[in-house]
Amino acid sequence: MESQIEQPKKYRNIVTEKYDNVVGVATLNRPSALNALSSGLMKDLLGALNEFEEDQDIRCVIVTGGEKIFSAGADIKEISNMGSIDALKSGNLDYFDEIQKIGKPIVAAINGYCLGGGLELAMTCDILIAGESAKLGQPEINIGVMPGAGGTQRLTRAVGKYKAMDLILTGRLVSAQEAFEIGLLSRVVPDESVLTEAKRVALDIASKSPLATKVAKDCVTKAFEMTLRDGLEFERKSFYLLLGSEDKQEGVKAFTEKRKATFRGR
Ligand code: DAK
Repeated sequence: MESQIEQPKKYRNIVTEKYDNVVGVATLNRPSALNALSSGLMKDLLGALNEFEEDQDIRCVIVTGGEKIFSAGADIKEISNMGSIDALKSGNLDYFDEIQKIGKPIVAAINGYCLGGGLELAMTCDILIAGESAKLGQPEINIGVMPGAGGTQRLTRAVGKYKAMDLILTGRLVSAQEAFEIGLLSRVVPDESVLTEAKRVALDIASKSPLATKVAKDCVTKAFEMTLRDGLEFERKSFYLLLGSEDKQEGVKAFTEKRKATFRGR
């Protein structure tokens, strides 16, 4: 049950770990810069998430910044001299699109500051769990820019126009409780329980059919991209698809036999 540390040398800015063999944990690891999202860190993170995606044993992923801070956002020092064309060529913001393409469910475990690009990263995840003293916000306006890694779109879809405008135009930070109340967090727990709770949720998800979790994630994600009519059609087809799976046979059989199902992702 205990975690088994695997720290491939190739990742300088994150630590990866497998928990109970079925949960992949990626921990942002630039404490001296408050986990600011340098291009190196984003590259490492995407690499690790893609490895978790390929690993057949892993069924759910956790992204965290550890016990003190999730992330203070884009690396302000790295972007300080970056002009429009440099930014366009760098493709740094494309990492967020790539992370959104990961099919396995991702739980964000948030302690401390979760700001700017850090919040945008959290919003590419599927379930957001934060400690009660976490602070979240899009403070880009304070340095003369605006969210550029999905904040204006994902935040607005999560909390609605007027709350999003409030956060994005003033740059004010909100407490975990307020973030929960406006629909920006899935759960708020005591600070010291964030990772434990994230692991509990991830293990729970890992016990389900990986086909069903992948397809369900895809359907919910599509709810932000499709009309209601198209989304319902997509959902129905996805549901029919799962009806043909071995996992569905096993789930139904286990239910009638009053035992726990063992899903194999087939
Ligand atoms: N980037 C780089 N370093 C950072 C950083 C960041 N975002 N945030 C903090 N640090 C560094 C500090 O410089 C400091 O380093 P040293 O001076 O010790 O070398 C160290 O981390 C500790 O920070 P503080 O001393 O400030 O710590 P405090 O506890 O006092 O304050 C804080 C914590 C999170 C309230 C504060 O650090 C802060 O306000 N940080 C900035 C938060 C923020 O504004 N984040 C949003 C960033 S904007 C783009 C253009 C713009 C963007 C993206 C792309 N392109 C051109 C492509 C903008 C996106 C954003 O996310």
